[in-house]
Amino acid sequence: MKTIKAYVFDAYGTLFDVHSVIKQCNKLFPNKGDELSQIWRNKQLEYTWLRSLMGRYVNFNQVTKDALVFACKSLGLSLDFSKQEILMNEYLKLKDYPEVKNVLKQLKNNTRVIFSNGSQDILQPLVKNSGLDQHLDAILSADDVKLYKPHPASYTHVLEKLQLKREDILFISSNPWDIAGAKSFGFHTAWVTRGKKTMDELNQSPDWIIQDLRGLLEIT
Ligand code: LAC
Repeated sequence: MKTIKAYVFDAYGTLFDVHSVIKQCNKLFPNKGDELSQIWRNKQLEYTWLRSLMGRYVNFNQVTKDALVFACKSLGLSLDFSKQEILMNEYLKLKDYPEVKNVLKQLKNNTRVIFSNGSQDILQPLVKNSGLDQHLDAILSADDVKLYKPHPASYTHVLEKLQLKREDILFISSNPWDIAGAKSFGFHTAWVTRGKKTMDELNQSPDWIIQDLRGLLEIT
């Protein structure tokens, strides 16, 4: 890993648990939290891909709101403005996974950045609220290029911002499609499985497969 000049982390699902919204979802819609959170996340990702393909970009805050509206409608849940605000606010305080802070601290002699589809209006408060801002050198967003990952133009933005080459980057994500996009682009890739997912069939295999971020410390 001596050739790696920067560790570039996906945010949602990799550093932060998107399903930490379940508690609040259950408060507002008893016993519907798990299902609501799953549909909400899946639709959020789907809308990023569709909007890139359609050439109809809106930022991740809006996509997340639209996905929440869809998820509630699909479950027959009535989402008034105040419930929508309560749940959208949860996205500003998602839980970071237990090992994240400590691993980022141990990587302090390296460049450590986030590269996320998240827009800065929701990423900045999330990273600050978690305290991870103390252990990161930059927060980069696909919103700057108005094209979501896994579009190559989004990963190109990382190279331009960091003034590095593809082979200098180790990209870390729990999202198989994101790993496939980053690998296809030419980054080194570490897929953080967090014990649950199957790699997508996109003809792109991760360079490393780790259970959680502690696995990064074993990569030499
Ligand atoms: C991110 C979402 C897509 O880019 O996981 O952080």
